[in-house]
This record gives sequence, C-alpha cells and structure tokens, in this order.
Amino acid sequence: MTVLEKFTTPIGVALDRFIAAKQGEFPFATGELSQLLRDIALASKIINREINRAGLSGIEGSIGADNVQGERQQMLDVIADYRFTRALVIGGQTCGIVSEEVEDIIDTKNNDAKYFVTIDPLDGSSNIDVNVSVGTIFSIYRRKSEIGTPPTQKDYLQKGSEQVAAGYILYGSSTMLVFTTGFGVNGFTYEPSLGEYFLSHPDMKIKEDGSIYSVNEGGYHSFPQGVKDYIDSCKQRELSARYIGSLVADFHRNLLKGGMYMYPSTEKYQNGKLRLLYECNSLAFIIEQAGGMASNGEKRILDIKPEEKHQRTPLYIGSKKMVEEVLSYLKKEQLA
Ligand code: AHM
Ligand code: MG
Repeated sequence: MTVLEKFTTPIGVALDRFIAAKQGEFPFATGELSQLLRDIALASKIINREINRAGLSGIEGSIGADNVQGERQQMLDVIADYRFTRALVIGGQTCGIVSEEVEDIIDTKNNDAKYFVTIDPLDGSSNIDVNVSVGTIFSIYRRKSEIGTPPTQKDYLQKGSEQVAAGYILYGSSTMLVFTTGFGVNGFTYEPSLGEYFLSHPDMKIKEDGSIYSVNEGGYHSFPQGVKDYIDSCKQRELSARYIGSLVADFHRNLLKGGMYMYPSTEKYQNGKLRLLYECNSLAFIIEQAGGMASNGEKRILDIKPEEKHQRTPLYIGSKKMVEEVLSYLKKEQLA
C-alpha cells in the first residue's frame, strides 16, 4: 500500500450513520430505539475514558461493599452504573432499568418512554486492576406496562425471545460495540481520536463448529457429570482451552474464532453464576443472530420465563455443534 493509499482508505460507516440508515429495519421504527442505542454508545465512551485512565485517577479497586449479588463492588462498577443510568434517564427513551448493581427496578421517571433496559454496566470488573478486558452487556425490551405509568415487573419478566435489541461493549485492546436488532450482528470499533464508533465487523457469523472451549475448570469436580465428560473429550481431541474470566471478552473471542463458553451449575453456584436478564439473554440473542446457539443445558436460553430480576442460570453458548455436543453429553448423563 502506498502512503497516499494508506491515508485515503475509507474509515468506514460511523455508528450514527449506520443506525440512521437501518432505522427502517427496527421494530416499531420511530427513532426512539435509534436514540436509545446512541445514548448507550455515548455512555460507553465515557466509561472507556475512565477505564483507560483508571490506574492514574485512583478509581481502581473495590469500594469495600458488596452488590445485590453478594459480590465485591469495584469503584468502576459504581461509576459505570451511574453513567449508564444517567444516560438512559436523560435520553428519555427508557421507562425503567434493571441493573446488576441495583437491587430494585430503577424508575427513570420517563413514564411515556416505550423501552425497558436490562444492563450489566461493567462485567468482569475484578479484572480492571490487572489490566484485563472488561465489558458492558445490555438488552432492550418494549415495555409491557401501560405507557404513561411507572415501570413494573411485567417489563422485565419477559422472555429473552422478546428482546428488540441487545449488545455489548468490549473495553479491550480496542473498544468495540457489538449489537443486534434482530437483523444480524454488527460490530463497531471505537476510534478515540475521532470519538466515534465505526463499522468494522459487518454481519458477524460464528463458525458452526469451533475448537475453543472456555470454562473455569477450577469448578470441575462439582460440574454435572455430562460437562465433565464433555471437557474430557475436548482434552482427548486437544481442543484449545481459553478462559479470560471476563464474559464479554471470552464471548467475543469465541464469536470471532469459533468456540463455546460454559458456566455450568457448581456446588458454589447451584444455578450457575451468570444472570439471565443482563448477561445470558443479551448474549443469547446475539449468538443466535450470528448463527450460534445458547442453552441452559435443558432449554434455549431465550425461552426461559424469568421469575426474578437477578436470577441466575447455567449457560452453554457459542458454535452450534459444540453446544449440541455438550447437550448430548448432559442428556446421556440423565439417561444413565
Ligand atoms: P460479574 O458480573 O460479577 O463481573 O461476574 C461475571 C463474571 C463473568 O465476566 C465471568 O465470565 C465470570 O464472572 C467469571 O467467574 P469465575 O471467576 O467464577 O470463573
Ligand atoms: Mg456481570
């Protein structure tokens, strides 16, 4: 490539332009969902800035208290929760929020808004202090409660199959926003000097079969027998074991390269560790749109009827053939 070619190569479609062009595809397209996605993108840019300078600005580490999940809250968890909530409150398109960091439903006081958001503002945040990638995960639903009234549990006790959009932001070697509105999956890379996301991964698809399995094998002895047998078979076939311990990063790698992430039930986490409403459902919508599969070991994640806002579920997610295989091992275990 000549120097001139290098400097005249198009950068690509900016997120705003992409959203505007695709608005017609959005369910009930009236511009509000587009605006909501822009609000999330804006908040993510602020979080990106905070994460990149965390070591210098003294905002690493824990705040010394636990969140609703009984897990240690990091300072950046609190900051991310504040930023996303504020963006959604001011943005005006969201009537309520369920956040990993907050026990109760957050009433944004936007009673006329049509959408409800579930969010893990900063997933994998214990990785921040050691400079490992973290992420944000979100889902967007049409509200079920009546417009003009405060949000209720009807709004978040919807099956994942009712999501109108879902996405994640990966704060990694580059910052990326990946989302779906039910018409495929598109990935955007943040260009910090321009302050914009640009389309870098159009129409993302996961390989039907993969060669990476991602699981915290520290829990091996308390995994269901089927999962143990499956892991043993991965080892016999010398598949690659890759586990960052940061869900968005593990998921993103597997999406790009082909693989499966698992968080089965363990002795410590009888229903798995991950949360249905703002971790599993969001990623399940994305993986299905990319041609992959997501299950709790018995049924499709997107078909689970939630009963509680912070409920957990086991998760098997990634390349279709790998998920089918672990499911067949789990079935064999039941029949044995
Ligand atoms: P968090 O929401 O409290 O950050 O927990 C979720 C994280 C995921 O990012 C990651 O995949 C998983 O917990 C790791 O758990 P473990 O340390 O048990 O392997
Ligand atoms: Mg999380």
